Amino acid sequence: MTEQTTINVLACVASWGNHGMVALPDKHLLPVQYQRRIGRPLCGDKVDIEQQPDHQWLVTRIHKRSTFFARADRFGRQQMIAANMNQALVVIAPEPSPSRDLIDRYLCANEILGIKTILVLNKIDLIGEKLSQLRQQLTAYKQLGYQVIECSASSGAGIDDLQQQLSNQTEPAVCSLLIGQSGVGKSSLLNSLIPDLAVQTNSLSNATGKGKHTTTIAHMYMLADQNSTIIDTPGVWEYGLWVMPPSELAYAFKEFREWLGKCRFHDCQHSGEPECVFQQQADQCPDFAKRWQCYRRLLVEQERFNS
Ligand SMILES: Nc1nc2c(ncn2[C@@H]2O[C@H](COP(=O)(O)OP(=O)(O)OP(=O)(O)O)[C@@H](O)[C@H]2O)c(=O)[nH]1
Ligand SMILES: [Mg+2]
Ligand SMILES: [Zn+2]
Repeated sequence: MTEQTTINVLACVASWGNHGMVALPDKHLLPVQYQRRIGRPLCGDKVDIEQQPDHQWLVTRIHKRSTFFARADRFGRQQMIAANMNQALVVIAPEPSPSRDLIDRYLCANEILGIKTILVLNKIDLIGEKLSQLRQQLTAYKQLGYQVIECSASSGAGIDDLQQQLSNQTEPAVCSLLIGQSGVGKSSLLNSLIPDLAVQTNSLSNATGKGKHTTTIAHMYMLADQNSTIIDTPGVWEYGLWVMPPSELAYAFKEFREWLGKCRFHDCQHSGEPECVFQQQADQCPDFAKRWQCYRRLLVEQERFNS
């Protein structure tokens, strides 16, 4: 009988179909196979692997996830994208410009999943009206306590600031997740952060001004210092939140929390009920009103999934 060696790997760096690639503790990469019984690891998963008699390496255990990032599939079910990140960098840019809803949706998801969010405004070299508007919008998010970093993968401006957020000077190592619309420059930022990497990037479509879905699977990369890692993900055109109870959705908006339970009806969903405190808040504060509108649009979307 062959003696089997189990290796506890650093992380799964990419995962597709029934196989993937893992990084060993010495950072070397190794192709691995999955077995149906164990399931398919996510990018970022810690796994155990064992060498088979045919010399292939098989994933034999997926360790418990500390966090995961997800989106809705087309039925409104939660679909996990990557695991074990400490923070998510939501990348936005003047081209393609985000809707307010998109930013709010990402922030909601991360609040619910317990992932710290940093808003990264890329392409600040594209000076113009759109950039000014975005900066204006972002002041509201800064007031809510979200950190905003401005940078340009093209000019290199702000890349040092970004780099500083990606690694701890002390243990434990940080894992960051890049998310955002297709074409905002996630992979370009990665190329700026890790010289010699040469991840594929692509121009925006001339016809639509949107990105071309250049990155197709989540992929983890090692940063040069401190064992920290970063996961690049495929960009989206729209980001959908999975179906959740209305109370959970309301809690995902940070500034709503202090008002929860204070409406006339204890089961108030804050969507036009009498004596809802959200109405008073919205009348007094335009930024609250905008986020409340987004919440109400999300409620309607959730009901559509449920019906
Ligand atoms: N002007 C300018 N263009 C940039 C900047 N960063 C990226 N781009 C350009 O934006 C386009 C899209 O960049 P990508 O890095 O492929 O975008 P992505 O977010 O990875 O896109 P997906 O993989 O489809 O999600 C490319 O043409 C880049 O050269 C920037 O800071 N300034
Ligand atoms: Mg990309
Ligand atoms: Zn209410």
